[in-house]
Amino acid sequence: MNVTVTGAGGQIGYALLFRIASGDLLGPTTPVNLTLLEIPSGRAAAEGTALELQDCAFPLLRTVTVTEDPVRAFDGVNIALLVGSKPRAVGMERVALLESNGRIFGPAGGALNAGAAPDVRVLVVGNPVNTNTLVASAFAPDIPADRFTAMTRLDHNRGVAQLAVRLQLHVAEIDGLTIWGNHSASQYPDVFHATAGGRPVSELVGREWLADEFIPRVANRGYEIIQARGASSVASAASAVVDHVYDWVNGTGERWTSAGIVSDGSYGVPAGLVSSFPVRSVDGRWEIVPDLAINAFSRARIDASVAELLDERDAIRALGLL
Ligand code: NAX
Repeated sequence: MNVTVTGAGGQIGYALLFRIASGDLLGPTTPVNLTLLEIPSGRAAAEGTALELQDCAFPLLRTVTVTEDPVRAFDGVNIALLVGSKPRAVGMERVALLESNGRIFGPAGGALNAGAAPDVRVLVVGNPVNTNTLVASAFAPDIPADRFTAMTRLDHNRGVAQLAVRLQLHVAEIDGLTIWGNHSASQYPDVFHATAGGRPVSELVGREWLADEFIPRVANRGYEIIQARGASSVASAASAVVDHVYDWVNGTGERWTSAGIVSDGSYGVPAGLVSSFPVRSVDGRWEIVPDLAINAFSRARIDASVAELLDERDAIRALGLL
């Protein structure tokens, strides 16, 4: 399998590449060719990481290539992990952030369109992740839109972990949590269909705890990590990448998870927007979990996050990047 990681010289790249090469991403019997895409300022770090990958003598790692050329990086790619992006500088306006990233993810989509393998799967990690995914997909008209996904698995995993702590259960006993909307503070972690040890979570926790503690804790966990660590989430983000791709390739069974995918209009999310949904992976494709009843508490929060996604899309359109 040909796996390309963009922003490979960055923090998440460093946490992620060794897990791919060791077999965590695609299983213990799948050999991997790794391509590391960087820009000039990150190239030396990526080259150094390539040396360390060599020193691990991973039995599954066939080749490591470092390049600054997106067309070369995505030629024949099966799994494209788009991690590199332009970070938000202090005082930078949101429109400027959307613009600089639109100028990265448009060409990335074009390069994927030009040479990716027919079965390519794309996971975008770099923020603002939902809108970056929308832009990349728009520039790859020959690749089915359902191959483009945005990572909200870290938010999902954070929510599962918080429920497990609160209810004093193992994470494996929690199912049916959903992250809806944007990977931002407006995201909505929804427990109304979740079960813990087979019992409905909504019977085990009060709405006050949900509104005042659980939802803001999950939505602002990234900030909490920065405050504690002095740096953003890295290993947990890499772990969520592994979970997302592993489930996409191998299936989820009856359990469900969350992923940012191109909306088909389900649950009142306008078709074409990239929003997080409750999803199962079936036969190598993400399917939205159908027919969930959405109560008023959830509806208001989903709508608020979707409104933010519409704003981002409109801003990108106004800039001529979509
Ligand atoms: P770093 O700044 O450590 O690394 C980013 C790397 O991307 C740098 O080495 C840079 O040179 C490279 N890069 C920039 N533009 C590029 C381009 N056009 N092509 C290729 N490489 C390029 O950031 P890191 O901590 O690794 O985070 C990467 C991205 O993940 C950020 O946008 C971050 O906000 C986002 N995150 C997304 C998460 C999610 O759940 N979706 C969670 C973690 C993380 O915050």
